[in-house]
Parts: sequence; structure tokens; C-alpha cells
Amino acid sequence: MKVTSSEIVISAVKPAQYPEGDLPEIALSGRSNVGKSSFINTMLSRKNLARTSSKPGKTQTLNFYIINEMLHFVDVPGYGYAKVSKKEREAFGKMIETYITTREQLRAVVLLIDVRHPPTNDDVLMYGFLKHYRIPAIIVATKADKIPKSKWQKHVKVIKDTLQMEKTDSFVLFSSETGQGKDEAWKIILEYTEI
Ligand SMILES: Nc1nc2c(ncn2[C@@H]2O[C@H](COP(=O)(O)OP(=O)(O)OP(=O)(O)O)[C@@H](O)[C@H]2O)c(=O)[nH]1
Ligand SMILES: [Mg+2]
Repeated sequence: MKVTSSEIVISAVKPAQYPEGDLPEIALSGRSNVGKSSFINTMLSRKNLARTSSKPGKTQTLNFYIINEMLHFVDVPGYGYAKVSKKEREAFGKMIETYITTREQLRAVVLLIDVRHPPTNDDVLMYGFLKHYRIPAIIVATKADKIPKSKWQKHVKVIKDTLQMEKTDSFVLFSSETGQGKDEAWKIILEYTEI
């Protein structure tokens, strides 16, 4: 996909702030620091449109980006970040749950998993949550550049098995560092958004 325009529309914390209109949406979910914002930047060929950080907990709101005036990417706060207070964690959880369960424009959720480690309990819960609501999931294993190629298949199998990934969902091995998986991820996203 040739991205000719991309910009942030709004940082929202409640439904009244979600953008109006019926553009299809793809949301990014995953553990804090897994690479959600980096994924957006790589997909859009932008350096730092979505703010990234080596410190977890960077993204704290639902950040809506518009791409080619045709679709939205929604960057979502990461989960599993220990330093967030219980109250904050609950508020984030509620915000994400409300978005995922009520947003009609949502076509699929990209669930990002660090390819180096088996999915956490939270990852398994998130995947189960998406399947419960029958939301298509695109599993993106990030940071592929951080392990040798010879180990990829073994790690991919652990991820698929631990999540009990359904065959109808898609899987992409990805690196924001090298751009690996970018074309494949776009192909899948375009299928779901039908643009
Ligand atoms: N080597 C490598 N580093 C990556 C990759 N993706 C992300 N990173 C790094 O991982 C760190 C976290 O990336 P972010 O994109 O900010 O992660 P996030 O999931 O948005 O994090 P939160 O907003 O805190 O939930 C940054 O230092 C990135 O540079 C990747 O594919 N390869
Ligand atoms: Mg982020």
C-alpha cells in the first residue's frame, strides 16, 4: 500500500471523542513496549508520528490516525505495565474494552506479541477476549530482528500454540527495524478493511 497521507486525528479517552464517519478501523493491541507505536510508524513510513519510547507505558490514550483519508489505525495503551497503578490499569482496561466491544467501524485487531518470549497470561486473555466478541485478530510477532532466523519457526509455533490461535486468523512475523512483514501486514489489513 502506498501511503500518501497520514496524520493524527484525535487522542480519545471516551466514545464521544471517537472520530465520526464510517471509515474502517484497525486497532493495535499488546503488552506495553511490544512495539505497537513502532508498528504504526513502519506501516506508514513515518519516523515518529506515533510516539515510541524504550520506557513502557508511553501510549496512554486511544490515538486515532487517518491514512490516505481511507482508514483509521487506532493506537491503544499497552497492558501488563507493572508501574501503572491499579486504578489506572482498571481505567485503561475499561477504555479498551468499551472501544473494542462498541466500535462498529472496527474490522480487526492487530495483536502484537514479542517474538522472543511466549505470550503472557494477559496476551492469552486478550486473544480470548477478541475471539469471544468474534473480532478478527491479526497476530503480529514483533522484533524478529532480535532473534536469529534459525529460531523463528520454533518461536512462532510457541506463540500460535500458547494463544490457541484459530486458523481463520492471520499471522505475520514483523520487524520495525528491517521492515520485514510490512507488505504482508498491509495485504491482510486491506483485505479486512476492503479498501
Ligand atoms: N529491534 C527492534 N526494536 C523494536 C521493534 N519494535 C519496537 N522496538 C523498540 O521497542 C521499544 C518500544 O516500542 P513502542 O513502539 O514504543 O512500543 P509500544 O507497544 O507502543 O509501547 P507502549 O506505548 O508503552 O504500550 C522502542 O524502544 C522501540 O524502538 C522491532 O521490531 N525491532
Ligand atoms: Mg505506544
